[in-house]
Amino acid sequence: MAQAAPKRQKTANATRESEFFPASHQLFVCRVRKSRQKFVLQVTTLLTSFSRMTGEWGCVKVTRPATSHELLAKCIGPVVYKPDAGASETLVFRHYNAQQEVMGRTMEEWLRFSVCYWHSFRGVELKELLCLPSGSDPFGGATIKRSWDDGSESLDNAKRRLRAAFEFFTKLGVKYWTFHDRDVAPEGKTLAETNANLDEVVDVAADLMKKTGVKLLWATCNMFAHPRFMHGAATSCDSHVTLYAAAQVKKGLEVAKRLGAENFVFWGGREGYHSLANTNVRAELDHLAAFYKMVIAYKEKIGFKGQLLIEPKPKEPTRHQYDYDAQTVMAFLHQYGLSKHFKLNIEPNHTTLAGHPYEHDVIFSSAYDMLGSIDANTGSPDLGWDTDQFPMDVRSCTMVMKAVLEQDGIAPGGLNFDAKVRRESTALKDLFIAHVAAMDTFARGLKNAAKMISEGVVKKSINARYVSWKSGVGARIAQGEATLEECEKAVAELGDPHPDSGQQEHFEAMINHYI
Ligand code: XUL
Ligand code: CO
Repeated sequence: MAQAAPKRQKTANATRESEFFPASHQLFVCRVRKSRQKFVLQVTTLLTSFSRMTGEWGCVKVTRPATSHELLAKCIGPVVYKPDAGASETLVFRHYNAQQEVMGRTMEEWLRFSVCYWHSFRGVELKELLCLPSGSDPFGGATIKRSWDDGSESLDNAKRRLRAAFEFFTKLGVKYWTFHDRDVAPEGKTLAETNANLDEVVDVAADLMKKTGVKLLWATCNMFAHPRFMHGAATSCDSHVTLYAAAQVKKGLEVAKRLGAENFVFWGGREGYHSLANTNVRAELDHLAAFYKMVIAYKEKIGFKGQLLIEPKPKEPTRHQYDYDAQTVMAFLHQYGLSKHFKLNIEPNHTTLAGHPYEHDVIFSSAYDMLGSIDANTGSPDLGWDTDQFPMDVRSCTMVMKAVLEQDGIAPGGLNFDAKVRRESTALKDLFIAHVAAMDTFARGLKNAAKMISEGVVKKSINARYVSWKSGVGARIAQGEATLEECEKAVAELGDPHPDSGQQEHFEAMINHYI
């Protein structure tokens, strides 16, 4: 059922909007406060002239000081479902219809979309401590400016940024968000000061979450950006660093509990090595396991109910990351007796970096009931690094959603857009379009996968390939009952095997039928 398109809000509250103005535009803010009428006139004139200058992009393609939060409020209303939209209408959902039922659940329930704070409201991967949503890369500075962000590490800026983010989540219709502790609040001079900063911003977050109904899919601790973590956090050669990391995670779990986080993620960006010449790998992995045991103990002590997740990645920033891929992480958890406390947060861009096909880690973790959540993004596999692009490939998203449907959902995890708009996509509208298009791609993937599963043709054909395991000695091997002698005897009776065609092209063509 198509949702009725909500009417655009005509005017937002000028006083509230003024909170989003950067310090450098205080003059403008004062004028707003003094004269609401004049303000409305100014904005209207600006919108008209920018619309004229830039056509359909007019609402957001503006430069300072005209650009401001009110453009977010006024120009981009709640994104609506419009299945018959034309090719250039990229700010509407053509496939994602939140309340539409697919295989017994609503799209919203299956997909559990989440916006990540660090890419969309901070900077590029927190590679620096101070990072704006800037588009900076190792070869050049900021290309992207957001009007609500004055570039400072002040608490005021942190709170203003958070309010803008919640407005974004709401307009997009996304019910979850994710953040690192250091995304939302600035570091202080001591851990105590940092924690106090975090508490102050978390108060605002709690309030915004309550008002908007947007929930926390997961929180995580940034234990990779600060220079103290250069050798790692839990796997640092310096135990002082590890105990600092432990103290940071203690606070992170408390904050997660307070905000009702449904999961808590560990991405060990610097838990790895650059050189085997100076590294005791066994000691570092033992320390990592010991660290997780402290986490489990504290989680249980405070009664945090969220699911713990580990996010594999093979490299970057370290040359080799210990959580290389899904199978490596599952083996690590098994080795140290931690399997029942964790699941995996799979990011397909990391999967392809590990040299696997896009859906490989999703399928492997799901096969062992260890798929907990997904950082829904994509890379450019022709490159050797993590580009964190928005997922736009229908085939890839179909295969991921097939795995999600087959394991009966991803909750309490979700599809978190750990993705950033390109450095060249500088307009605020691009941030909306990126999310809308990615949501639509996953919605298409969901519908495709549901059709594939309900028709059952692919599954039937896969099962047919394994039919010899259902009876005879094959079944006895599968059940762990057969012996080598028995197999030898069976070969004497059956003769040489003559396996059937794998029919790869037939399977690929069948899958294409659903894309
Ligand atoms: C890094 C990455 C992180 C984690 C959270 O490549 O994916 O943003 O998702 O720390
Ligand atoms: Co990620």
